[in-house]
Formats: sequence, structure tokens, C-alpha cells
Amino acid sequence: MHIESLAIHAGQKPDPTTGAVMTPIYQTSTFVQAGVGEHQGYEYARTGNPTRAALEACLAELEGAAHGLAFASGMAAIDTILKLLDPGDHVLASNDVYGGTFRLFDKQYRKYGLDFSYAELTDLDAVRAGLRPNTRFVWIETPTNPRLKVVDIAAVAEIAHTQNPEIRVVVDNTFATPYLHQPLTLGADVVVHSTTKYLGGHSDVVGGAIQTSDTALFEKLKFLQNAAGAVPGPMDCFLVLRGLKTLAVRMDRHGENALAVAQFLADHPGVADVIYPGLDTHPQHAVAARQMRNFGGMISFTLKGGAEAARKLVAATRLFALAESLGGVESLIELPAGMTHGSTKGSPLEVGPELIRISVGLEHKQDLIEDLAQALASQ
Ligand code: P1T
Repeated sequence: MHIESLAIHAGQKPDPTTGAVMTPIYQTSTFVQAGVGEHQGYEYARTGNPTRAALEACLAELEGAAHGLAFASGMAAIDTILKLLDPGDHVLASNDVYGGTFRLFDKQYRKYGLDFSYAELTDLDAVRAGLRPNTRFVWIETPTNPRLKVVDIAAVAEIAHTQNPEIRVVVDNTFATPYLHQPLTLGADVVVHSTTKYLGGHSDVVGGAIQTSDTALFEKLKFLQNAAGAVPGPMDCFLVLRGLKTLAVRMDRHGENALAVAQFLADHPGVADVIYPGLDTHPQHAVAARQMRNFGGMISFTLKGGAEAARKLVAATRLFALAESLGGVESLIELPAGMTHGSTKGSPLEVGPELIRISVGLEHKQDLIEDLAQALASQ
């Protein structure tokens, strides 16, 4: 089946007891047993819950994975992957990642003896140079948050696996979603998501997920999911499942709207630089055109008036709401340096105060352009 159909049906059979078409919200912490260990597949809701199982199965199919796991947040999913490592292990990460990811690497796991280095993963020579004998993970975001660099997943995976077949290539697929590309089919080993974003799609739930076809790795991740318990509740799983049903149509419109907004910004005399993978001025436009179904809904840009103009602009938009997060139906605007990426200050990943990031929603593109035009005119 195509991804449009899988997003609606995968993992979601009508409820066997009632015929309910929508997956029920199994709001229960425990499941009755006929005798010790005699049950219908569920014992305790940290270990497993039918609503969560439907979401895990659906997301696994969407990513073309054999296995899926759902978590209470994107960060909880990332944290679980990092727990696979031992002191002394090295992670080669992109030099542009979500601020919370960098914070977890740098402020938490470094003190447990993990070694992180950050490289320009769009440069394949930098990937080769960055790998070490103790490298266990290559950590990719693409497009990256917030500079929207596009990493060639197949090329990086081939380099990493040729160097050492034990290296696991992890792709945070939050910005692209499996609708724009499926990293596992491109050679990656593990996919991680913040389902808070495009997968949920309506800014009403926080969640995370992991997909992999590596069964041994999955068993370890599943052990950690149960052992640590950062699991999503059934209502949150239901909300992501419901959001997923419209993933394909939403991503089509996010991409269409974002391209129109990016072109408007690129032509505006007050704008200094626009970063959008769909513009042919983007350094990895060719990779994006080959790798992605469309160029996504995220745009970053700077103004000729610099940081001061940026602060004024984000307060002057009316339709674009000034808020962290992304991927919902409504458009959002933010300054990463002071909001989502504050933790990168003083690090090689530091984001300048002039950078503005927008998540282009599903409003009419003309209304979005007019809102940015009036905010730019008010400078
Ligand atoms: O917020 P949470 O569901 O825990 O997901 C963390 C996360 C992981 N990976 C990427 C690429 C992300 O962008 C995020 C969260 N990002 C934001 C909240 C943001 O505004 O960028």
C-alpha cells in the first residue's frame, strides 16, 4: 500500500469487541489475568497498551521498519537511544541539531563518559574525517534544526558502514516525516521522531517514537522503554494516530505553502538571506530534490536589519504565532537563539540572534504572505 493509505490503516484494525472503526483509547493501567502469565497480550500499561501498540505498528509501517516504539516525548525517545551506549563510546553528530538534543548530549551524557563531536555532515570528507575507531552512532538531522541543512542519508550511511559495519546511523526524521523520505530505505539503521510535530500535526500532544528493522537493537530499546517507563498515555497515542491519518495531505500543503512563502521572502528588499531547501540558492538543493518528496514546511531567514529587526518582526506578525515547536496546522515564528536553541550558546552549534525560523502552516498562502509583508513593513 502507499503511504497515504498506510497512514490511515496500518496497525489499526476495527476493535474486535465492538467493531469501533477508530482505535479505542484503552485508558487502563493494568489488564486482568486468568492465571499467572495467562493474558491476552497485555499485563501492565507501562509494558504495553493496545492504543500504543496501534501507534507503534502504524509508525513502523510508515517508516518501512520491522519494529516501532512510542515514547512520552521526542527527547524521551532520543534519551532511550543514547542509553544503548557505554562509557567511552563516540557519537558523530551533525553540527546543527535541535537545542534540546545538544543539551542532552552535552549537559547529561558527556558526564557519563560518552564522547560527542559535531561535524558538517553535508560535507562527505568531513564525515570520513569525523569517524573514530570508537564511533558507535552517526547522528543525522535532515533538514537540520534550525539551519535546514540537507544531509545525503545514503552517502553518509555508506561511508559509516564501510568504515565499520557496527556503526549505527540514526536519523531524526522529525522535519521530513516518512512522507518526504524514509531514512531506513536509504541505508540508515534507526529513525527517531518528535511526534509532537508533523506526525501529530495539530499542536495538541507531546510525543516521540523510534523505528528500526534491527531486531537485536529493538529488543534492547524495548527493554529500556519498559525499564525506564517514558511511555505516552493512551490519549496521547490516539491523538497522534488521528493526526497521522492526514499526514500526506498536510505535508503536501505545508510544502506548497512554504515554497510560496520562501519565494516571497527571497524577493523582499528587507530580507538578507532565506534558507529553504526548495530554493535553488540552497547549498544542498540538488540533494533535497533527489532525496525528498517536497522541501518541507520549515524556513529560516535573516533580515538586513539583523538581530534587532528580527526581534521586532517576530512580535509584529499576527497570523504567525510567536511560539516554540513546529509542524502544526497553524503557522509559528520564533528566534532559535533565544528560544529553542538557547542551550547552544557558547558552543560550536551556537545560533546567531539574527536567525528567524518559521513553521509554515496550512492557512491560505496569500494570508501568510500578507502577514509577513505587514510585519516587514512595520520595521
Ligand atoms: O519536544 P519533543 O517532543 O521532546 O521533541 C524534541 C525534538 C527532537 N528532534 C527535533 C528535530 C526537534 O525539533 C525536537 C523539538 N523541537 C522543538 C520543540 C522546536 O521548536 O524546534
